[in-house]
Amino acid sequence: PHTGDAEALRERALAALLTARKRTTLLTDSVDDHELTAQHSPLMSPLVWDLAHIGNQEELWLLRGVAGREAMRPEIDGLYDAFEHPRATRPSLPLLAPSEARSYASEVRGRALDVLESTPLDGGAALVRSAFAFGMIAQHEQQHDETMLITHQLRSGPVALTAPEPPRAVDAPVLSAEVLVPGGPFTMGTSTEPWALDNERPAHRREVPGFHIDTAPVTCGAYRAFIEDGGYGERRWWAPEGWAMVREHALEAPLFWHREAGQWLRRRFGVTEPVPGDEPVLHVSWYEADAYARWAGRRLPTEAEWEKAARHDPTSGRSRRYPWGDEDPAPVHANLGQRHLRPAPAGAYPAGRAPCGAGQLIGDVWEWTASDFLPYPGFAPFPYREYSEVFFGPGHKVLRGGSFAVDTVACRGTFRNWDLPVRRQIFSGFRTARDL
Ligand code: AVJ
Ligand code: FE
Repeated sequence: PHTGDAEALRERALAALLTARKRTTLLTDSVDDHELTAQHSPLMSPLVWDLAHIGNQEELWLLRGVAGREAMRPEIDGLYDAFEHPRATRPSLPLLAPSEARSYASEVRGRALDVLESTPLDGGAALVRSAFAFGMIAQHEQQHDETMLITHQLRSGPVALTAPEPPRAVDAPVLSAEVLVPGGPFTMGTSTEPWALDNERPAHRREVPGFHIDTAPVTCGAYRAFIEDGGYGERRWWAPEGWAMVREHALEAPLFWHREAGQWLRRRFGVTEPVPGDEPVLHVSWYEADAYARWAGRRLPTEAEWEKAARHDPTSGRSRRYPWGDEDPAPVHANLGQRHLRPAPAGAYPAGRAPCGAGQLIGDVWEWTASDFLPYPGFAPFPYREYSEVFFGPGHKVLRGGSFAVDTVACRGTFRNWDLPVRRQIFSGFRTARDL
């Protein structure tokens, strides 16, 4: 790249690192030390583990991996290796105390900024590679910030986080329930997005038959109709493993919902409130999304259908970076970045709609797709196998689009998330589709 491009890469990396650390600080300074080290749920790490893990990955990938620096504290590497210790056991490890974790993460960051500052501007391919490493570090930190926000949602105790309300849905009543995406090929994935992770690559053509897809994610009100029609009690709507989960845990509603005096309430970041009918449903597993879709006479969209609805521009024949075009996300386009602590009502963000007319594909709620997490043709693991490759297979389902808790740096039309089909503490919702 030219010196000007290189300077822009550096600026962008610096801004992304600062944004991520500001959010990490908010999430870890808004509760006391006792709460930082406590286990709020066996599903999650103590917050202080995420904090030191963020620093440790940055040390491993960037300081040691890219800059060739010597290890700062090699004895702690094992503690913060996500593959070595499952989340439930992390509280019993000899973890760094909150003050140590903070100073370790900030010392690593100080050195990382030195590396960024001293990266030669005429580095060509080496510069692009190290810029990617910085982008990956910022995305990694933001992903753990989302994980920490999930821990905040699971904790009990006084309210620690607040945020303004998201925008209202101006024209929701006039939206049609679904839109048509005509059949034909489109370009899926990317070979050009500079900070795209290995699993988003390479760009390739996919043939997708025509289909209809919901204009907006399925709302709490629509989902309530499924509950009230006895959906959790009827085996015929459920995949066998989903039915087993419903029976074993006596499920009858999304996570964090409960019924009181004939009304559905939910707990959201420490506040109990009526379930809002017009808001996309949140905290449902893949099995619940799949069962709802079957009850509604529909199905989940495949990952390719989701991406075609989100990116395909029938006028130019090319795939956009985002539903609204190639511009980076702005607040008018999508509910991202933890600016709000909830999804916006279905029908919000008219400026963010895709050419097919579907809205809120980016932001608000992660959307379960019908698809297993699999490599694209031509996939190459990068920078190492443990990032994506070890998770490929039928055990993990793909989620698309990002939630209100996802930062713009970790969200693109091509971005792929994955999780187990039983997961419901994540910020997951869905929309449905049907064949022509
Ligand atoms: C892509 C969200 C499934 O949180 O396990 C964080 C991201 N990878 N540290 C996860 C990730 C390594 C990952 N997900
Ligand atoms: Fe991690």
